[in-house]
Amino acid sequence: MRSENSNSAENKKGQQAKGEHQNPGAVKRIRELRKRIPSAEELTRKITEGDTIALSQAITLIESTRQQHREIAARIVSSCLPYANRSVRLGITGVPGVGKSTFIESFGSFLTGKDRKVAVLAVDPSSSVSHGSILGDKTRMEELVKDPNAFIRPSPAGSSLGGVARKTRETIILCEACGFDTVIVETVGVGQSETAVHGMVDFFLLLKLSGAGDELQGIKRGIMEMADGIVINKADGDNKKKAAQAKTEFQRALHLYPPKASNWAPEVRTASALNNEGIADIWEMISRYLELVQGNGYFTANRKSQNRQWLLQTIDEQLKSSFYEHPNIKEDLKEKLEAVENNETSPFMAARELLDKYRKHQDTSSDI
Ligand SMILES: Nc1nc2c(ncn2[C@@H]2O[C@H](COP(=O)(O)OP(=O)(O)OP(=O)(O)O)[C@@H](O)[C@H]2O)c(=O)[nH]1
Ligand SMILES: [Mg+2]
Repeated sequence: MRSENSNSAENKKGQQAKGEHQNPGAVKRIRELRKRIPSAEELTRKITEGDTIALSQAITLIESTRQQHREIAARIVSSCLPYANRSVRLGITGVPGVGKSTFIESFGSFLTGKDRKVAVLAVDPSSSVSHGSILGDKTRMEELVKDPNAFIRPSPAGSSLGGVARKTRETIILCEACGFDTVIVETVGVGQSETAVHGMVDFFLLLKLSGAGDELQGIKRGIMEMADGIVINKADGDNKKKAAQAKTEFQRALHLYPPKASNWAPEVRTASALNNEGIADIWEMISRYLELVQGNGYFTANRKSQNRQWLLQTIDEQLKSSFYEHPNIKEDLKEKLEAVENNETSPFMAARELLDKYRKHQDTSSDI
C-alpha cells in the first residue's frame, strides 16, 4: 500500500521544519504552504494520473467535517466521475472472526497477481472510534498492505451509517478514477451496514462458517437474499467435511428464494482463506456473474438504480441534518419533546409546528 502513510510527505515536512530556524520570512511561507490544500483541479489531475498520495488527500477531504474541505471534495468527486465506473465493485460481509481480513488478503493478492489493481474500503460505523478493524489487523493483510497495486483505506469515522456510506461511495469513485479496477468494500455482518454496502456494489459475497449442526439457524433472511455468492470459509483441517455439508445445505436453501432480477442463481463455495484454497474458484464464479449481467443489461441497470438511490439518500440525509442542526430548531425541539412526553401536545402537532418554523427560516434565509 503506497498512500496511507505518506512517508515522503512527512520527510518533506521534516526538511521544511529544519529551514524554519534559518529564515523567519520563510517560516510564514512554509506555514501557509502547509495549510494550503491542493486545488480540486490539481488533485483531480493527479488522481486520474494514478497518484495514490493525491487519492489519499482527496479521501481525507471527503472525510473532513469542515465545510470548505467538503466543497473541494464534492468538486473532485464530480470531475472524477467521467473516469470512474470502469471497475468491478465487490461487497464482502460476514460476522466478526469469519475471516474477512484473511480472505481479502488472499483474494486481493490473487487479483493483483492477475494484474488487477485492488482498492479495499470498509463501511463500519460501529468501529469509528477504533478507526475500523480493517487496518487494525494489518498483520492479516501483510502482503496486500505492501502490494503496490493495492490501496487499503479504513472505514471513515462517523456517527451515522448514512454519513459513512456517503463517504465510502465517494471514495469508490475516486479509487476508480485513480485506476483501481477492483473495489472491495468490507463490512461486518451486523446491523444495517450490509444493506448500505449491497446498495453500492455489483456483487455481494457473504462469508460463513460451518458451525456445529444447523448451518442456517441464526442467519438473517435479508442477508441471504442479498448474497450473490456464499463462501464457507475455514474449510481446512477437521473442518473440511463440515464445510462441504454446509455448502450443500446453503445451496439447497438458496433454491427456495425467488429468482433475482439479475437472473443470476447465487452459488456456494468452500474456501480456506488461511491456506489460500478455493480463491481462484471464487473469482471464476464472480467472473461468470459479471459476464452474465454485463450481457443481459443488469450490470448497467443496477448501477443506474444505485445512483438514483444515492441521490435520494443524499437528499434525505441533508434535509435531516439541515433540520436537526438548525440553531432555531434545536431549542424548540427540546421543548416539544418534553411537551410530547407529558401529553401536552400531540407528536403530529409538534412536528407540524417545528416543520413550519423550519420552513419559515428557510424562506427568509433564501430571500437574503
Ligand atoms: N483455519 C482457518 N482459520 C482462518 C481462516 N481464515 C481466517 N482464519 C482465522 O480466523 C481468525 C479471524 O480472522 P479475520 O480475518 O481477522 O476475521 P474477520 O472476519 O476479519 O474479523 P473481524 O475483523 O473481527 O470482523 C484469525 O485467527 C484467522 O487466522 C481459514 O480459512 N482457516
Ligand atoms: Mg477484519
